[in-house]
Amino acid sequence: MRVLAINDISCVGKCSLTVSLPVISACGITCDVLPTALLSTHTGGFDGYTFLDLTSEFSGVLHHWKTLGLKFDCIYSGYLGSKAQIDLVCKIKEEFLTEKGLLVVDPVMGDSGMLYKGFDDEYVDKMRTLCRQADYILPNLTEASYLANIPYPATDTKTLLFALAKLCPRPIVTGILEENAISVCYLDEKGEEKRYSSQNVAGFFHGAGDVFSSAFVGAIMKGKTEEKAIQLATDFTTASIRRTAKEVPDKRYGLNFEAEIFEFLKNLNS
Ligand code: PXL
Repeated sequence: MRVLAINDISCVGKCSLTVSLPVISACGITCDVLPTALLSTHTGGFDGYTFLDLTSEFSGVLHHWKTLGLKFDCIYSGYLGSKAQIDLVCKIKEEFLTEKGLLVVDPVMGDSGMLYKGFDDEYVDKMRTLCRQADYILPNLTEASYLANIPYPATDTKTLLFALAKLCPRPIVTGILEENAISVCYLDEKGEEKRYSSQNVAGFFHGAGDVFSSAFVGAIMKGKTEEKAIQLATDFTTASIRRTAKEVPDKRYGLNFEAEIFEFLKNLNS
């Protein structure tokens, strides 16, 4: 069982590959990586970060993998530095995903109603083309609103899910704030809206989306149903957030997910 995680390496400020690798590996799954960019830190809240686009390495890497006859049971994409990389992920799916393999797209583009630095409407449109190829998409509410072209915050989540389902039949939207709760919403097999909620912790927690998506990929690849994978990933992310709120003074450095990983694995394997 191999998962290919296509995401950036933010050297400091746990997110992207520095989250996906430990979480997916801990699930007992080989996590191969295709780094999209190398940054000194992630782009959220740090000034003066460095950014090296790695697109030019892709063709050589992919050519080498071809000679090895590699195929992946899951391709999981996250932060893609450019529209060209979105096209490349579509190509990688065609050439390297097994017949029954899954493409999971976390359309990392923004948060709190705004696109991250360097992203624009054209990028959003390009991301829609990748979502059309996916088995699951895991946008947060900001990304979901942009993808569905509904003003943020989309409050009618049923309409939002139906709009997203036109791109990908299995949309899972994270970070929906209710009074004291934060929810994930998705569609069940009958096409009805479902929610999984947990108590909200005030504040913004960098890397929470990556913890959720990586745990979801790990759980799905361990054979859990979509619903169970959502529950496991949510509980893990929420526990990590609660701990981080108490223990980590500067939230830019990401979640203390490491301290919650054993509990997550216990639940995953029970
Ligand atoms: O966690 C999302 C993310 C991933 N990668 C980079 C980011 C961000 C969010 O800010 O900047 C480089």
